[in-house]
Amino acid sequence: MSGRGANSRRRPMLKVIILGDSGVGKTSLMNQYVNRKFTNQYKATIGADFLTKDVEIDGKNVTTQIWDTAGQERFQSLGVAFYRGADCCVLVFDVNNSKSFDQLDSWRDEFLLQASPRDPDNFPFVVLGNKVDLEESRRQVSQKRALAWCQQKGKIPYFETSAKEAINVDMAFQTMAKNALDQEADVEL
Ligand code: G3D
Ligand code: MG
Repeated sequence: MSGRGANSRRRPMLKVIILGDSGVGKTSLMNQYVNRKFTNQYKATIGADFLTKDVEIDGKNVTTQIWDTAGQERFQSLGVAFYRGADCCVLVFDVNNSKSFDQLDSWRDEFLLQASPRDPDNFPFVVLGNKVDLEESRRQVSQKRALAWCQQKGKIPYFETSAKEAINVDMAFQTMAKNALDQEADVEL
């Protein structure tokens, strides 16, 4: 189709966007996944629209391009470029903040509205319940409740994560990339 010859065979690129209320740990999760770091300093310096990380999934080399917000999520005004062409959407809430969990519905709706994916019912979402490193007594959203939501929305994978302690972060992003890749394969056939 492109006529650029065999050398132009690019490694597949997956565009991943991270959504969720301000403060739930989106930037920290991305930083942990891409740079294996948990720092506060990082937040102030991220001016880029996205970060990339090369990964291997099922023996295939894939570039994941992770789009994080720069704080505009407070106004739910992320712009078209942010959503355009997304292959996967990571919805994040804080397990210690039930309001951030209640907002998942509206983040999902907003995504489906703005990105208008071809097959909304089978679009690869992943849900992350973050900050599980904090004291159990602070928890406001049980695993059971989160799983029920994910099930109801169409078998969305759910992971309990900590960007701070690097719990489940790699696992979550690997699963997400794999599901997005499987979805791509379906479309190309
Ligand atoms: P956001 O990008 O969704 O707005 P940030 O969220 O990544 O900026 O994180 C918001 C605050 O939560 C930051 O603290 C950050 O350090 C903290 N945080 C993020 N992930 C975790 C986690 O897994 N565990 C714990 N304990 N804290 C986390 P500050 O104090 O800078 O506001
Ligand atoms: Mg952020």
